[in-house]
Amino acid sequence: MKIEAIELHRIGMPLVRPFQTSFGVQTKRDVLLVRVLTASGEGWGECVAMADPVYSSEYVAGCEAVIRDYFAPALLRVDVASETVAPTLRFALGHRMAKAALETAVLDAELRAAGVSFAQHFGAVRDRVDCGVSVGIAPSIDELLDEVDGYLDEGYQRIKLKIKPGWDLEPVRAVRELIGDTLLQVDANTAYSLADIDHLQKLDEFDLLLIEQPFVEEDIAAHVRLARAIDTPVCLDESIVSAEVAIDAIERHATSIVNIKAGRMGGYLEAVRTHDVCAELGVPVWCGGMLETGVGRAANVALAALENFTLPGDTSGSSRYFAEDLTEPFVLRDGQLDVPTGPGSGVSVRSELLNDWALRPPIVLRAN
Ligand code: OSB
Ligand code: MG
Repeated sequence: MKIEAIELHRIGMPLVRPFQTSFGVQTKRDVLLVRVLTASGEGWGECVAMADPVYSSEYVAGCEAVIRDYFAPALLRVDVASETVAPTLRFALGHRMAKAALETAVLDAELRAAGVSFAQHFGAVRDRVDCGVSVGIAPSIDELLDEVDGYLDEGYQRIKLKIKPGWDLEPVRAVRELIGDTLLQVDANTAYSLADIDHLQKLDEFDLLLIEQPFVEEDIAAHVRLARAIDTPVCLDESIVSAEVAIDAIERHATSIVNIKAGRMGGYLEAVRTHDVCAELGVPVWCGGMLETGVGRAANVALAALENFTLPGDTSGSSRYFAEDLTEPFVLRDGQLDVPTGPGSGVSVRSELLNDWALRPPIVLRAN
């Protein structure tokens, strides 16, 4: 397949409520969307990088620059297929979220032309997925409980609380009391250090599904030490940048459950491989999220329909994030989302919104 043009769209979308984590507060998404144009049609990919390099080293303006200066020229020079995008871009280190957006757009174009859905292509085994919700650090315990209560009313099957030093045992205790035996887990986004192991051990009394990424991404050894010290399963997010790293972390007993995010690992093909190796090693996985629009959500929901995604994902309905989504909205029904069935991602970008929400005119890159 020859790519005729790569368009880079940048849009601003306010979040329905501020989302606070240990790495800061977000009130809006600054989204980079990649559109590839080919003779057989178009394809879309969403870049999940945040506006600032605070979750990982990538950030949206950096992704835009590396695509413009390195990745688009390389892809526009050759014939591509979804499986050749990663090898073609391997000359540049890292920048996995930027690479993932491009690979997803190529895959979407390919599958739309072939009439095959992401779910079919990935090997999905279900047509609906169980949904959880990720709840930010709140201004007070009362406000946290109000927010969690609202999500329970909407039918979410699992609550994930963002924690950090100073906001952990108390909110977790209060939420556990409120929600009874509903599934509960916590995410620290690297906010703790080895000195906190005794403190984190106190989370054991709350019967959590898991604790996600307490320590910095490079420090697998620290997670091994924590996993030995507590009963709550340790789950890595930021650390897992490839299937190989997942195998290593599992074999070292640093993680007994894995959060899969395609953007973090360079694309859905690597995400499916990671799902497969985790299944072989008997380790369950769940689908993480990066506050995606409908474009990224569609692909995540398809991924979450694979067999070894046995825990509810951070695949929430569109209304948890945005007053209006960029695509047809994802609506929760009985705590689940339908897996899209149309060709490619199965959703369409509402082009009038792309225009209304644009932060700058689209950048159009062509072979020269
Ligand atoms: O660590 O899982 C995370 C959002 C942005 C960056 C990192 C994370 C998150 C979330 C929200 O927890 C998940 C979602 O609902 O998309
Ligand atoms: Mg996380």
